[in-house]
Order: sequence, then C-alpha cells, then structure tokens
Amino acid sequence: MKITDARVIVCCPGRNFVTLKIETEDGVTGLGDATLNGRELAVVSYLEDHVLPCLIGRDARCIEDTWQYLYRGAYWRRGPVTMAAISAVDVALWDIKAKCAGMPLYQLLGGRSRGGALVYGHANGRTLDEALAAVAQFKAEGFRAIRVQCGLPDIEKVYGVANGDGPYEPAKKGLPPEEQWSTPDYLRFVPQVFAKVRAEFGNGPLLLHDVHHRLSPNEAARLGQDLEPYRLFWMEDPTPAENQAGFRLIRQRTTTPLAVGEIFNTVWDCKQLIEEQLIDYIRATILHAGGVTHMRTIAALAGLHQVRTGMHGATDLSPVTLGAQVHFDTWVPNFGIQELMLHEPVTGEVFSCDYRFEDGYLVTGDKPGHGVEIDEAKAADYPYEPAYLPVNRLTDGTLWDW
Ligand code: EZ4
Ligand code: CO
Repeated sequence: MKITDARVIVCCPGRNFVTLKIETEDGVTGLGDATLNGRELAVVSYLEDHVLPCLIGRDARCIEDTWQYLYRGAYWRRGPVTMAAISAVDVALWDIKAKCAGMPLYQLLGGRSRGGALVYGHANGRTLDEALAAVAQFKAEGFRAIRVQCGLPDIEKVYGVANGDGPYEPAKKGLPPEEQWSTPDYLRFVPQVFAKVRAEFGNGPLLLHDVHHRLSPNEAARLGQDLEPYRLFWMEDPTPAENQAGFRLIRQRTTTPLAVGEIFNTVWDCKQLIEEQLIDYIRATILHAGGVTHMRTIAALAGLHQVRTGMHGATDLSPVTLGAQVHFDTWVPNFGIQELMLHEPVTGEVFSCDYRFEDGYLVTGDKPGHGVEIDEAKAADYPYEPAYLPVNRLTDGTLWDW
C-alpha cells in the first residue's frame, strides 16, 4: 500500500498547529501532529524539504521500518524538530493502519485496559482567592484531579496564570513576552496555597502543581517537603532535567511524587530518571517523543520501574495528538493520568475528534484510527500567526528558566 501524497497543513484556529496528512494509493488517509510551540516552521521545513520526498512511494504499512529509516537514517539523531517530524509521520501511519484494520487505535495497541483516561485540568488565578474559585469551578465541572497555579503577591506575571478571564494559554502572538520570577517569594507562597486548597476542598480532589523547571534540586527538596502535608498527586518539573542525576538530591529528601518529561524527545532523555526510580510519572508525549512507536518504548521501560505515564496535554498539542494519546492511555498498562487543557471552540471548527470528557475522564469513541480529522478548507481560513512562549527573568533582570 504505497504512500501517494503527503502534505503539511499549517493553521491557527486559536493557536498554531502543524498537521501532516498522508494519503495512500487506495485512498486511506492518516493524520499526524508536528506542532512545536514557538518553532513551528522549523518542523514544517524539516518535513517538507527533507522527509516528505522520501515518503512518497514507501509502503504505508511498514511503520517500524519507516520510524527506523527516519531516526537512524537521518544520521543526526534526536532533538525536538527531528522527533516532532518523526512523530507526525508515525502517528499518521498508525492512523492509516488502524483505519485499514477497521479498529480504533487502542484495539490495535492491545485493547482496553480501563474505561477512560483520568485527566487533570488547570485551575489558576492571579490571587489565591481567584485560584480557589477556579478549583471550585473545575470540581463543579467534574474534574477529579486539578493542577493549581497561583500568581505571586509581588510579582507581576508568573507561569501558569491566565492574563484575563479566559483560560491560561502559554503562547502569545508577536515576539516573546517577558515574565518575572522570584524563587524566595515562590517557595514561601506555594505551601500556603495548598494549605488553603486542602482546608477548603478537603482530601477528595487529587492536586497537582507545576514548578516549570525553576528550582535547584536543593530548593525543590525544600518545596517537596513543605508540600508533603497536602499529599500532592505530583510536583512537576521541579528542576531542569538535562542533568538527570540531579534528581537524586530531590528524591532522597521528599516523598512528594515527581513528574518530568514534557520536553523530552526520546527514551534517552529519561533513561536514568526511570532506571533509578527518581520520578513517579513520565510526561513524554506521542508528539514530541517520536510518536506511538517510541512512546511504547518509553512506557515499557517506565513500567519495569514502577513509573507511570502522565502525558503532557496542553493546548499546544493539537487535537490529533490528544486523540492518539487517549487511545494510548486507554491501552497502556502503566497509565497514571493525562493532562487536559481543552482547546478553544474555534479549534473545533478545523479539527473534529472522537474523544469526550466524561465525569473526570477522557473517553475515546470507536471510530477506526485515532478518530481525529481535519477540515482543510476551514484550516485555510486560519493562517499561521507568529507566536512565542514567554521568556523569564529574575527581578534583577537575569534571564531564567521559563
Ligand atoms: O508550558 O505547553 O504542564 N504543562 C506545561 C505547559 C507548557 C506549554 C509550553 O508550550 O508546562 O503549560
Ligand atoms: Co508542565
């Protein structure tokens, strides 16, 4: 079954998405997501200029061989641009294979392991009162697990907090905006936030928090200890993870569970973290870590070491990725949780999906494939708009991790 056409669709229904559509000689099509927030066009060029010419004429059924061809065959391995491109091809080919088999993707992977994927939503507020109101709203909407982020009293703009009344969205149109950071203020304030949330909402909701790579291992150990009374589901990205051994310093000193990996590209980024059981949840995604094929490798290694999945699911992963991930979550034995930031309604004008939120879970339908389709004519109504993630500075102006 030859691949006869492959094209990249770039659109901005609310935010930028890069989508790959592969067509085969018998008319079956598959979709993959290649979105790399703030660096979208680099992946478009990687696909259009270097990958797609090699795909035409290949057998669409040979998913594994195509993965190896694009990974080993490129000579220049790994990295977010390469791996997002490989992922898009991989997910599109899994979509095609599942459609040909007449099965929803989770059946092809090994079948259903659970009714739905437990998801967590993003409650946030500029003030503690706003954050508490947001938690109440997520609870009322049926969320069982809630991430809580709150502005700092003396800092103008911090990670994870919406600007106005709309939902939090990290990318901004135009050049990178600047945010501020103060580690001492943060370390003092966050435990107060969770004390208040537990006092108000009790032990029922599962609570999560994202540190977003800003602390040293020693500071992260302090925060982990201070949060222990509030029994978090996880503390995410406590410190930048390039130095995987650094997590030993955190792990030995706190029982607050740790989740890492939303910016990882391959199993090599998390091998030590998993093998030494330095984390509890691996957040690598189908989109940025090489597709369904490579996420299976990561999840299998994680499973050997009692690490569970907790895949990234922010709005900069398109509905195509979310669709594929809900199938993966439905099957994977060592599933933990799935992040869910719902896309804006305008995104739904371009992408149709077969998953739905139900009572705190994401549940996939039974359409063959991953169940997500794109309306190319509608996509053309929403052309690409340059946008960037923010950069972050300490109060003295020093550039910091965002
Ligand atoms: O900052 O997806 O856990 N979620 C996150 C996200 C990331 C964005 C980056 O584009 O950390 O909000
Ligand atoms: Co995160």
